[in-house]
Amino acid sequence: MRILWLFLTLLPLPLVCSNFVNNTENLLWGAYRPNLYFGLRPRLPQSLMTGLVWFGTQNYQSIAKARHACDQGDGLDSYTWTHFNPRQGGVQILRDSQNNVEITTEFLKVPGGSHGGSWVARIKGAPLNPKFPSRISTIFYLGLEGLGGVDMVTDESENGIDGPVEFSGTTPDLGDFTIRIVDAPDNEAVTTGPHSEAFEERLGKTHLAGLRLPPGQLWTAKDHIMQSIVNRASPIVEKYRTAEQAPDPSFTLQLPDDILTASNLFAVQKFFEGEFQFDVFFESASANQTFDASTIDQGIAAVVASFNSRFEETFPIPPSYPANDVTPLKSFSKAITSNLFGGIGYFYGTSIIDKGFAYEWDQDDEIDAADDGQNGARLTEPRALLTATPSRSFFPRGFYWDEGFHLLHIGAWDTELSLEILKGWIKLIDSDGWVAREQILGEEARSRVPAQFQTQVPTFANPPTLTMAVTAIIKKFNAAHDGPSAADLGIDYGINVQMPIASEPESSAVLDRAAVQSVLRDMYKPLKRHYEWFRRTQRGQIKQYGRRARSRTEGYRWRGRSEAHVLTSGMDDYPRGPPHAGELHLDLISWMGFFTRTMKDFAQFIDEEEDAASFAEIESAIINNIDDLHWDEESEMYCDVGIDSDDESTHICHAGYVSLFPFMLSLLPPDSSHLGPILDMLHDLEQLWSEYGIRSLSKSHPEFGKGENYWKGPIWVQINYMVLGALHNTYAREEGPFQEKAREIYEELRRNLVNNVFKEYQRTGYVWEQYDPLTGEGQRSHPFTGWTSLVTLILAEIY
Ligand code: 6A9
Repeated sequence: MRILWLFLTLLPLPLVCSNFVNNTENLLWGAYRPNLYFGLRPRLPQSLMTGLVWFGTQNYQSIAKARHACDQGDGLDSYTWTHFNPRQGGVQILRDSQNNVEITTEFLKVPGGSHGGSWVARIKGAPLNPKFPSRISTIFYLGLEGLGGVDMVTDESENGIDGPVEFSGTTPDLGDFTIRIVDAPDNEAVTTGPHSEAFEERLGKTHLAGLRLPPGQLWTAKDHIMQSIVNRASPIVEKYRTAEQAPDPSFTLQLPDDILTASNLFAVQKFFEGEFQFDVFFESASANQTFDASTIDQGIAAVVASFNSRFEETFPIPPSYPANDVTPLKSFSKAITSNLFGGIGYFYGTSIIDKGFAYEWDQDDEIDAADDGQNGARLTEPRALLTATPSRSFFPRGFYWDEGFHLLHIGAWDTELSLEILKGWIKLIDSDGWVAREQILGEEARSRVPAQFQTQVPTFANPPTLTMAVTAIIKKFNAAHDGPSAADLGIDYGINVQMPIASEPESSAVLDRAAVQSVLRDMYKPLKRHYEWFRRTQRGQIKQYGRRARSRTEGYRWRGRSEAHVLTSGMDDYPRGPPHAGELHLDLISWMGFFTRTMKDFAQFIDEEEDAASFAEIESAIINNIDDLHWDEESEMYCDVGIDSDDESTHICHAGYVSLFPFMLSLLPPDSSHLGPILDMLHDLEQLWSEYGIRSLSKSHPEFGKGENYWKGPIWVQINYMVLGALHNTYAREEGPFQEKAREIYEELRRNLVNNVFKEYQRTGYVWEQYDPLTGEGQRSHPFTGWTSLVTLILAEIY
């Protein structure tokens, strides 16, 4: 058969590869479907996508539990990339004891040619417990959306195929390519274990389906593939009264070996018992390379070696760290970092926004968006985003304030990748300056979100963390240029191997100031528009407390809160006062102080002197008003401002994360007399202190552990990271009456937090969204390798 040309859409594809400080071409392909256990795609809106499905063939029930999208309900014992470099590839290990199999997925990117390079994937399996059989069927699928076509080159056969399966295809962006799926040379020989006799015949046979999905439906590939297996099996199996009487599932649960005309989805199924291995070679014709098993043998060895040495340079565990043996801690740190990197996804599609929605207490606001009659929930134009994700299983999509933390971590490893991701987020800032908190782009992303959470509202904010990434780059740049350069230090990131893996990203020490400035300058204007949107739309009324405030303007209130939740603050059910147009939120004014300070540093770096001066003024006005409006003498803590039933303003004080904000964001001067009581509360076992980290709400608070108990006590790693950063960079470093205390607390907190997250990882196989404030046990979503992965930065003391 020859290539079929499918013109599913005639829309031109936007150019995605951009001119950057240096090229980003080796970022075209990635494990950019992190919602899947193993899903590859290029960062192109419509193109080639792959996925992996597996199920046990030990019985007929297992097919209902076929594995594909990461799902806590699958009950995998663990799954994590152990090594992953976004420019080169990596290794992932998945443990599935319900099917007694450990699956390893290797992904190797091979640069070359003029279409973003080629890649090789290796999928291998072995019984977790060799004493018992491990019977698995794997399905590797590839599908194409958009312009171009793919077709199977290998001849079809009604009874399955022996030997490799080959496809060839072409798209405007990828050019011509071939895909070959090849068993390990001796898959039968490596297939060990007690086979059933009938099963022997099955070894080495590959079954196929070629299906035709309507445009935009490729993300549902698994459902169609499983349906075609069921369609074939049902008439056979129905003849038997019980599953026990039916033939061995490996004879019946097969793809139909039928390729429809104009197929755009191809599924390749294999049956194994015991160990197995097969490779998928994607060869871009323009690169003119032919791969075989040795390509990935050598390539992955090189990727792992290169990852390990770069990790030592970038995220070392200081020798002073108190641990008898740092080896397991180091593998853990590598795994969480790799999983953050392997969690980077590319998303494309429409989202839902409602320009007219407002809660009662927000209704007096001047409506920010032009009144263009666009009220009610509507679909937007499709948009693209390359972003890290908090949790591959539960929240596999972009979240605004999570991303600032992700970018700190990514940027410490690869400055230019963090800038590339940041650029994408900045592109989403609309003409008013708004960007949606949750990026639910396209139907696949939407399918994971209950309807009532899908709509985003253009007056709702979320903590402004994105500038963290910018200031981290500036800081890194300045440090590199003050100190010796990488070359002076004799660091050579290139490694000498046979395989053409992508070269390491440049260290920031060799980035040119003018080049960095020019990239940042492009981001400055939209970020400033975003900043101004915050100041305009989240402004609070300073009526009554205004008597005591030095600044008449700097007071802030989160829009879009409900009675029970302030989702916009990021700390959903943290206790607050009753909703009121006159309330003022401490965390938001602190975030605005932080945002202003980082914008000031940004303006300075790109020589926008006037702006820098005006940011400096606002910053000090904010710092003054934090004291004037929010410090409560009686309870000796910073508090929200609320309006009571007599219409009087009053402090709403809840000891916990909110009350720490001025300290946590280093807005308090180190000699502030308020620092003492804050540190006391922080270090008090009856309040915020635990052996496992800082609690979100004081143990002595009447609501501690109550209700939803999401932000009413549990320990969150990113907040602990901010506390550690404030201690390390400011209060333990700068002279002041509490410097010694800050130092002690820093050391103790760092140990507590690291030890607990690590201990829980060893105990459960996962890192978690949050940790129990009384026992330290991991809870809620897992794996949660978004900001919980900051433990790597905490170990390396990068704040
Ligand atoms: C609801 C559930 C199948 C909640 O990490 C992302 C965010 C944080 O930004 C936020 O601070 N998480 C924190 O309070 C997770 C939010 C998930 C909302 C999606 C749908 C799906 O149910």
